[in-house]
Amino acid sequence: MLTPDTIEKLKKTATSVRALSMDAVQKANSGHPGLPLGIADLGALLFSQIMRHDPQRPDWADRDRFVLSAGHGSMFLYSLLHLSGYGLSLDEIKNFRQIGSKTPGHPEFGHTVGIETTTGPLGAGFSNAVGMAIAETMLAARFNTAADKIVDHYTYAISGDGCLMEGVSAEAASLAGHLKLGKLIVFYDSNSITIEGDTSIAFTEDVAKRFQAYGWQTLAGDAYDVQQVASLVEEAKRETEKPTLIILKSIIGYGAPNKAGSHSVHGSPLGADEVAASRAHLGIPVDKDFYVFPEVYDYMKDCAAAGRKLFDDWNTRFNAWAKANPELKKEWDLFMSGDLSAAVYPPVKEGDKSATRVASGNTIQSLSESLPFLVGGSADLAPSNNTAMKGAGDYSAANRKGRVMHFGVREHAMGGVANGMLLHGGFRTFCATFLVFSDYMRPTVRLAALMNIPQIFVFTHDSIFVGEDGPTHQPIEHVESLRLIPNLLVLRPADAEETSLCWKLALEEKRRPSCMILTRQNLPWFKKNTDKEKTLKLGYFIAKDEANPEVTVLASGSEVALALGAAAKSKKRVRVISVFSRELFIAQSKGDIAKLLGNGAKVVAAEAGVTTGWKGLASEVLGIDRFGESGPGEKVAERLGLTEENLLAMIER
Ligand SMILES: Cc1ncc(C[n+]2csc(CCOP(=O)(O)OP(=O)(O)O)c2C)c(N)n1
Ligand SMILES: [Mg+2]
Repeated sequence: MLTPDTIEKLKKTATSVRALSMDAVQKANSGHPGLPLGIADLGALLFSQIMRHDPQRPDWADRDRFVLSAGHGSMFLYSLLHLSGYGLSLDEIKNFRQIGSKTPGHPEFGHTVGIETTTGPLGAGFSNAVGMAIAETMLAARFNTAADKIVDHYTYAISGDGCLMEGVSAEAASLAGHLKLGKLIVFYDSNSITIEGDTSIAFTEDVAKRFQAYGWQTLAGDAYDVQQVASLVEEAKRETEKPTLIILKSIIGYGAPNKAGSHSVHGSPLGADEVAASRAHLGIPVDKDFYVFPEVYDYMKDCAAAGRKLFDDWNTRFNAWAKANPELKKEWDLFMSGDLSAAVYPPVKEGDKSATRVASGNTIQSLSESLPFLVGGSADLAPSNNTAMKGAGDYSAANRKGRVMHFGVREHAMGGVANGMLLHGGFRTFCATFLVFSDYMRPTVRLAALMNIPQIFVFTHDSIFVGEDGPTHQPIEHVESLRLIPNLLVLRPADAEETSLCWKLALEEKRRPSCMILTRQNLPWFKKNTDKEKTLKLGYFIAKDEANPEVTVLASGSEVALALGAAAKSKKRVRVISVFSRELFIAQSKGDIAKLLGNGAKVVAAEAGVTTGWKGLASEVLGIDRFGESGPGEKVAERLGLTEENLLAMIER
């Protein structure tokens, strides 16, 4: 039970969150006051009484995780980080939404201390939270002993109406219920308002029943009754088998006497008059900007001290655990550091003729045996994506030690969940589907790139050579469109050896996600005429060397073999370069690129996809600028002109 004194302090804290939020939005003349005003009480309760966190140790491995999935309410989070003592100054609050501030429009991971994930695209944070809760169970299963639970934390998230309308949260919730993530607690800020007005215009389902059907416990309460909310959290914790959705009836813009409850307060400043009226209404000194009740800072300091004690207690237990379990401690250090020095890659087989998806599968298998912290899986396509790790066990409610994820046919949530697992810490992760369905998970690829996290996306069946499944399944624009995402490595290896090397490149990345673009069909091994270690980082290998070429062919993936075939038949001196990463290739100096291209030689490019992106490098491009057709892969290639004959003609012209 909360004491009357604590309840009083919580109310003052909530009012301070409201004061900071409305003033920051007003000063920036931009932002979303509705959510912070609406659920400030929940924030005060969570950050001061419920969450196990130590603001001085934001990287504490066993801290509770908090995700504001409704990222537009960023001032809610910034106010609470400021009041809790995460080192976010009042000046930063006053600089809300300004260039270079620690308080950007939406919360950004890696930019502001205490932000666990980047949110803003609605529903994405929900899926991240599911991933974090999964990672917690995985670590707990590995490292907790009968004597001590060193991994034992909750994952909290706040979703609004928008998050719960988005499909990604439905996918993620379905998975979370199936996986019985009992330590996931999501609050639903149910204010029945979105941008266009009342949710009755578009969202009338029974959310509680829907979540019950997913296998969740659902609870409901009043967002302004902190005692009730605290009790609901206790009830949520008592349910260890099911995740819990706590539906809180709230009023958007609570405390703004003339605007509360209206969509006008969702995403616009209150205006000077309404700010003044709100202050008067809430008991905030009317002439004070960015006002925090002095006793709130004292209260939050006491809460931070309590958090520090929680950390110290945990740390004492952790040290005792480490002493009693030296082998486990060694493993813990390995998991937390992600040290790759033990990584084993499959040996190079000259003359190998496997598909790159098969080579990738062999590499994943070998890595899974040497790197116990590697986890991942597919959206129901493991047999096609070649991502199953034999002997690693399937992750499930019954087997939290399993490392093979079965994400189900849920690409969007898969990306978000995998990102959440990676953000949690303790694991390296990958997820997989057909390249053509990368569109279904593109927002998560973009967010991984934006967050600078080294997620690995495995995309197989990478071209019209998929064949009979036809144009719905034949990627055309996908490789190029992935290349448009900044800070993303798009890797399209041309043989088994390159595939393994690309995996090494992706794993060694620390601040950049990678996409592995892999073939369904077999590809022949080719000899790499370069210093492999060196040119791996430059995104290419020379497949056919020619000292003084008349023509240089740039190709990627399956078209390297095509280029080698054409070059062999040409009467000209032809150099062939496998450009498995165009981003890395073009990042070289102009001089180095010119030298590679043969200083004035004619340059031709070949890739089984849209030609747009190669035009800056090559004078002629053999590609496919239309949708494919159903038929055997080789026949489709012939029909679309992606042939050795046509490439040869380009070379000879
Ligand atoms: C994927 C996505 N689509 C659209 C938006 C734009 N958007 C931001 S907030 C919002 C409405 C959200 O309503 P709700 O979650 O109920 O938040 P509230 O208005 O209650 O604060 C929309 C459509 C977005 N951020 N993300
Ligand atoms: Mg709403």
